[in-house]
Amino acid sequence: MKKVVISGSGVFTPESIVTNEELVASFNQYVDLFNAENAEAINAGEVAALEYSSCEFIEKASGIKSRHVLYKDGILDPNTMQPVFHKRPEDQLPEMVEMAVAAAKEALVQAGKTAADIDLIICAASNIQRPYPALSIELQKELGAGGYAFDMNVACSSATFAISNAVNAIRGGTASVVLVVNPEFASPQVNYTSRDSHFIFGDVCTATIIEAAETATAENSYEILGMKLKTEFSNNIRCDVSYVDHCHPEVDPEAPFFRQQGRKVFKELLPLVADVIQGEMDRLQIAPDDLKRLWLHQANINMNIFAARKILGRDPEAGEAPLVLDTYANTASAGSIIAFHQNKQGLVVGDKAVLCSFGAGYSVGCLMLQRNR
Ligand code: CO8
Repeated sequence: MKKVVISGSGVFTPESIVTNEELVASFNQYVDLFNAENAEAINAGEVAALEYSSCEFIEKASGIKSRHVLYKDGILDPNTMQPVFHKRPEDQLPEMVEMAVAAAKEALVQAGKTAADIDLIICAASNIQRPYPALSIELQKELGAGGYAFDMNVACSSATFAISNAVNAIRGGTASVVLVVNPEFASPQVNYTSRDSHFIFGDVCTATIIEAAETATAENSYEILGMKLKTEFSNNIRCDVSYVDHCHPEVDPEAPFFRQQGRKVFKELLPLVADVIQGEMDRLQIAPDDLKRLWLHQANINMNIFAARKILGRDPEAGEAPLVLDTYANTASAGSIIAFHQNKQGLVVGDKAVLCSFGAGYSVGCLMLQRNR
């Protein structure tokens, strides 16, 4: 079977930062306004009073300290509680494509490739800003790439599932150099008035270049030794926004937003993740001590520590299972790729590592990697 490698990666990080302190201050102002406006109904027991959020809770429960967002305006205004930005005209790149251009350029430089070398682009993210024409095709035009392009979505596992599609396209002969981009523009889907979820997400875009080992000229590349994808249906992480919404006589105010049963997700996903990674380690005869890095999905610090402990059979040492969620928050499918991008340099040729995403669906995408050069 053809050896396939990740030969470059890139990350675009929006400049604006929202700290927990800022987020909690505006949320608590919103709570005061809501409770004052609804005092009568609250006293009559008709409406539940809202409770304050807290920085201590957020950091302890999730590990998140701050997040990057594309549009800070509105998020911190207790009378707005959402990002506010103008719809761009057709002749201007939409945000997701703009982010993807920046991340792709970094990945191309790292891989020592130009856009002309790319013959497949996959735009894989938890939300696709418009159904068609595909964002990836607009990106293809903007970069000046050839071949073909398509968009796909497997929520938090979009990046790993897309990389496996890239590997299959290369092995199947329909592409030779693939660009995968993951523009996670999550902030518009966050319900900033929900205490349970207002702190969870940030915006970012990651990119990877996947190609046959024989064409790779990058200084470093990472062979994809194995891939295991798994899905199991669950309603515990949902978003219901859809093109059919305007046909429904009933309006669901929650429909545009991300929502989850966080505890259930935590309990149900962890065993699935451990099973998938362990299964792939057994198949490839990789012992826990052979794994030099665990680039895991970045949703929750406690979940990552649990997963790492289960896989390694001991507590992970500093840097073994790198965390980026303290400054990026949960960036859906981009999280494990940011961890990879920022922490891959410490490996030496021959070192093995796992890159694994998990999230809505449920879905788990596990890639076993080995530094190739
Ligand atoms: N401040 C203070 N207290 C709070 C807050 C808050 N902000 N929120 C909740 N509490 C309270 C609760 O009311 C509860 O109080 P009580 O005990 O009195 O009932 C208490 O704190 C504990 O609440 P939880 O049980 O909800 O808290 P947890 O310890 O479970 O932590 C987490 C909540 C952090 C959400 C945690 O459950 C978690 O991270 N779970 C894993 C979730 C996960 O991995 N999800 C993956 C989702 S990502 C994904 O799939 C991508 C989807 C697509 C992306 C969409 C882009 C927008």
